[in-house]
Amino acid sequence: MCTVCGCGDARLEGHSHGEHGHHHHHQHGHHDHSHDHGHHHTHAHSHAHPHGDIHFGQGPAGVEVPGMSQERLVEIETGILAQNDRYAMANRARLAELDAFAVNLVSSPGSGKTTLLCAAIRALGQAPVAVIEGDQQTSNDADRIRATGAPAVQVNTGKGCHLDGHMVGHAMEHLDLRPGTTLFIENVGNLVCPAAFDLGEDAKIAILSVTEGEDKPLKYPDMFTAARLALLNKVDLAPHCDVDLDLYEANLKRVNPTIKVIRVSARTGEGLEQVLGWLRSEAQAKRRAKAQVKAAE
Ligand SMILES: Nc1nc2c(ncn2[C@@H]2O[C@H](COP(=O)(O)OP(=O)(O)OP(=O)(O)O)[C@@H](O)[C@H]2O)c(=O)[nH]1
Ligand SMILES: [Mg+2]
Repeated sequence: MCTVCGCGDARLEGHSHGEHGHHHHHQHGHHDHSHDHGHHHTHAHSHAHPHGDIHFGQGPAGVEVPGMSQERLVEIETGILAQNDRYAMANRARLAELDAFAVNLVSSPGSGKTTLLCAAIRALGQAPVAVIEGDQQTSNDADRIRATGAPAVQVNTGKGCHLDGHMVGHAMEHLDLRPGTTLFIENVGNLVCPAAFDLGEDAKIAILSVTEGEDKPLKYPDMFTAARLALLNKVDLAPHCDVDLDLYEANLKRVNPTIKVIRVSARTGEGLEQVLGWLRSEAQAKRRAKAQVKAAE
């Protein structure tokens, strides 16, 4: 949990208490920071850590906040996520009415989300699209999207580090969403918090650029577990960067065996047609599923 914005952790959803044994009732506020981590009494830090490594987040809340019990953290985060889910559900219903298909682009800052979006929008031609841009500050990205001719709304999150269902619902009201629209939601560049927040999208797409390091899926597993598609971007730079593209893919599959991976370059357009094909077939599958439900009624 971020103490700044109070964001939650998706793992808390449906969490059953009792998985973590004695770690449960540890209250970090009662923790004596002067102790030696190598000693023997039992508390949340007492599990095996070779080299003195410290693992926070092993209690039921998945995080530790000084002065707050795990129980209180679970209560706060569950409340925040339940509220978010209500907004996300309303967004999803609105999108379904419109036969729209929405993707939530998540990644670290600078992986190429906006550049990819601009390229995708240009390639989509006359197909109806709309964009919601999430950034802490500035309207730079929405301006870049609007320069392609596509409608875009910028959401500035201020101190917040992710978009939430409420923000996206508001932004949707400011967009003239045509039937059959593909709605692209570019989340705030952050590999941790956006993973936990449902926006009502049909799928999360994680973007990972080849300069970031092959180990990123292992270090930030929540994001890559939550995504259905991973775009390995900036492959045009791969020859200059001493990177192993197969290892990127293997690590993505290690944290999420069902994730689809497409190698792309927003610069050269490599892989873009495959991405558009994925979007088309997913949108079609959604429409087909809706028609089946209707026919069964
Ligand atoms: N060589 C190369 N550069 C790229 C590619 N895609 C994006 N870039 C560059 O990477 C930088 C960041 O791109 P953005 O599209 O702004 O990245 P972003 O993920 O939207 O960044 P934030 O919104 O700030 O998180 C820019 O200088 C882009 O020109 C690519 O495929 N190849
Ligand atoms: Mg951007």
